[in-house]
Amino acid sequence: MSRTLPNIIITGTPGVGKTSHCELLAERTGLKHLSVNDVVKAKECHEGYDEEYQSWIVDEDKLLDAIEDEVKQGGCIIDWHACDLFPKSWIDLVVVLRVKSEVLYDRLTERKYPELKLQENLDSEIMEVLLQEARDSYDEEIVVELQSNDAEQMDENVDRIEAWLKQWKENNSSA
Ligand code: DAT
Repeated sequence: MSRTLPNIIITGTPGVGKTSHCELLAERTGLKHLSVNDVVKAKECHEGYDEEYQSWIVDEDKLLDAIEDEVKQGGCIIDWHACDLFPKSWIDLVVVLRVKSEVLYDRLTERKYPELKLQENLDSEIMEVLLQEARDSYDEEIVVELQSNDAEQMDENVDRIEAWLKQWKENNSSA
């Protein structure tokens, strides 16, 4: 299977800046921002709502079925706080965003996360859970860890991903 455009996952703990990065990147590159959260809600790829965590309980098989055709065509920026569910063959780059605890604390407090969810997400960021998941699930050459503490870093990250995209296109052009 060959894609004319790559698929990129932007992952990380909630609040690291996935949505902000994806939106900026989509605007600059024309790639499609595929918000898994929106798909889960719109196509009901869930087994109900967890009140304690205030989040959907995702049905991963249903989710994969819902996005498969689109992702296989290429050109998707997948925005999700997990990455181990996507088949390796779908993915060309995995960006794991990272943030300092104090910055994450402020962002999640701002979002009014319940205490348990706030604490678990802070722990997850400190323990590098998403980074480890990405490294366990994909070849190390395609996993990149980037800092997302401020706007300047976000800009640098998007520049870097754009440069990667340009190179990917050159490497994969059939002309
Ligand atoms: P996520 O999609 O990972 O949950 P988000 O993009 O919604 O994160 O960002 C959460 C909040 O933090 C939002 O108010 C934007 C802000 N933010 C995220 N990354 C940032 C960055 N690198 N610089 C400044 N603000 C950022």
